[in-house]
Amino acid sequence: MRTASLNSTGENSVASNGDVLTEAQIPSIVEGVLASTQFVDIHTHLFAPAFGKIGLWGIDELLTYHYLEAEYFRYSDSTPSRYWSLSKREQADAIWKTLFVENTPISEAARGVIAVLKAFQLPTESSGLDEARAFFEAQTIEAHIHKVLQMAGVCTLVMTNDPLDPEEAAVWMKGVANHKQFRAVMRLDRILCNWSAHWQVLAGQGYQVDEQASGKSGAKVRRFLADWYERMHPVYMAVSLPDTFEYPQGTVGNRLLKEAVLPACREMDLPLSLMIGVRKGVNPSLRLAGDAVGRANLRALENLCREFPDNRFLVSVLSRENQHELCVYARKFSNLMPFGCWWFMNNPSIVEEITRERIEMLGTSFIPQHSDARVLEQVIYKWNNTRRTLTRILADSYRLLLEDGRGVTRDDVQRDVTRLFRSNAEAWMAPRAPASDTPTPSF
Ligand code: FIX
Ligand code: ZN
Repeated sequence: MRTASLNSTGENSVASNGDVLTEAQIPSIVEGVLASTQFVDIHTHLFAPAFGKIGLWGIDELLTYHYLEAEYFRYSDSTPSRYWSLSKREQADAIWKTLFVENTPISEAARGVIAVLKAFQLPTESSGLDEARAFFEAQTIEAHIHKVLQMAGVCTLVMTNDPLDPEEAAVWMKGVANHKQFRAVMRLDRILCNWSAHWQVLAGQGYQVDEQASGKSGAKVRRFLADWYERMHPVYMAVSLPDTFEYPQGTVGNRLLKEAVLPACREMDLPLSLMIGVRKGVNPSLRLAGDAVGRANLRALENLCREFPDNRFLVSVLSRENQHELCVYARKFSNLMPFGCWWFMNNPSIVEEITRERIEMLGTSFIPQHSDARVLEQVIYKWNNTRRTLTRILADSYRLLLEDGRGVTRDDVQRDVTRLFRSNAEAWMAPRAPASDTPTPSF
């Protein structure tokens, strides 16, 4: 049996990489390895500098994050219409005053803003935002991105790119230079979930499709996806699906999934990310903050994994009640990779529950987290939270392993952390056996 390395006086010496760790050494070693490992952030709403103002950053964007807007409307007597009539700066002032001055910012999202201000040595208790605004206004985006990713311990960010978003599509059409830290994803919600409202955009670009997606529409959509593959070189395709999503079911969306998206993913050797369980716009007056969650019937996922064994599915579910099922399905289908604690799941207490369950059922064969950051500096607190939570969970897992009869070394910890936060994602995002002409994105 591997035994822990003690120095001549029996105390816990500093472990070298191959030494078996004592129970006492485990937490600090795990914390150190998590802190020093650069993570891949597999899902964000951040943009490379080439996208200009589409990419959000700075204090006013941090405060008007839809998580905080939802909380603001709980405390404030202001109405949504009154709030939306304000300028971004006035909205940020209102949220700062209500959630950070008149009340204690103890929610996960509010603590996040405090953590970002502290990370930049900015005041966290001031009544106004002048100093914070002056600081962010003084930053140049490229250098700021580099600094923020360094602070967050993130080496690669995966964007969310919608080929049917007019503002974003215009940038892609002009050509976007590769950025060493940003990867693209082709987001297909408008095609798969709202075809009737968007098919004319494709028709307008010369793709012979119709409202029923009949006839050759499937093949034309495949052509559209292939054209955008050449523009974006995405690392996967993605769609968020409602809690009512069912497969098979005779919908236009499912027909395009089967006839266009899944074949295109196989052809381009890309995973398809399914983010399942959102109830869009349950309170439309709150705009982005108006979405909610519903428990989905994951039979749809079971059917997709079984019917399309050559497709890979990167899956995150929004409902707490679906988390255990997802873990079980991942044990049944190796073409299914669970990732992240999405949106309303991204709270430390729930991240802890989900991650412990996943380690107990999947070992290290899953991707524990993504940031879903919409504002650049959010990666700082979201990944800090994740490292804090994972230190406890991994240390407990190794302590139990030691108790059960096998010790771990620092090398073991490094291998597991690298797998969880980097190589699982890299393996799933890179083409498996790149054909000679497929450009391999370098990480
Ligand atoms: O569908 C998604 O990618 C969601 O993450 C977003 O729509 C959501 O608004 C969000 O920001 C969650 O964190
Ligand atoms: Zn998202």
